[in-house]
Amino acid sequence: MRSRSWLQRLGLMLWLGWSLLGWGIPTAIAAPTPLDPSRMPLITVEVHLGNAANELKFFPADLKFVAGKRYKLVLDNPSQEKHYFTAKDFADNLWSQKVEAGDVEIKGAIHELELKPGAIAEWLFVPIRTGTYELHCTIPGHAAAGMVGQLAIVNK
Ligand SMILES: [Cu+2]
Repeated sequence: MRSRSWLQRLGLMLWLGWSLLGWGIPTAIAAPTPLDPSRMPLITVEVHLGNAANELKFFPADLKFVAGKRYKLVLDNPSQEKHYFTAKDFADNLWSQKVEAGDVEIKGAIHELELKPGAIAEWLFVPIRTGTYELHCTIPGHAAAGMVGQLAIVNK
């Protein structure tokens, strides 16, 4: 009896794999790649724009993010007036996945968010380039009164 060629053996193995073990090329192609940043674990950070006593501050005002990690920055406004979270240089040095607010999801680059009293927004991003970037509220008088902060992107 003639032994099977390696090609026949391979063919039989693949046939057995596909038919009995449930292998499939489509499954292999659809498998998530570890490099997809939108699938990385999320680190949640909260920042309040003002407070119930209407102090003109960010709470906290100084934040540190590690480059390459994925963050969910939860912004809320517990005060009675509207505020801005304006961080243009910070935004230029990260990859912005999306902002979610209410029933709306905004994808792509974001530099500034306005939050009306009681509003909440979630910003998902991955910091890229290290540095210390300034944060302020653009409502006239608020930055001068202390509504400023620092957003640092660090290596570790
Ligand atoms: Cu403000």
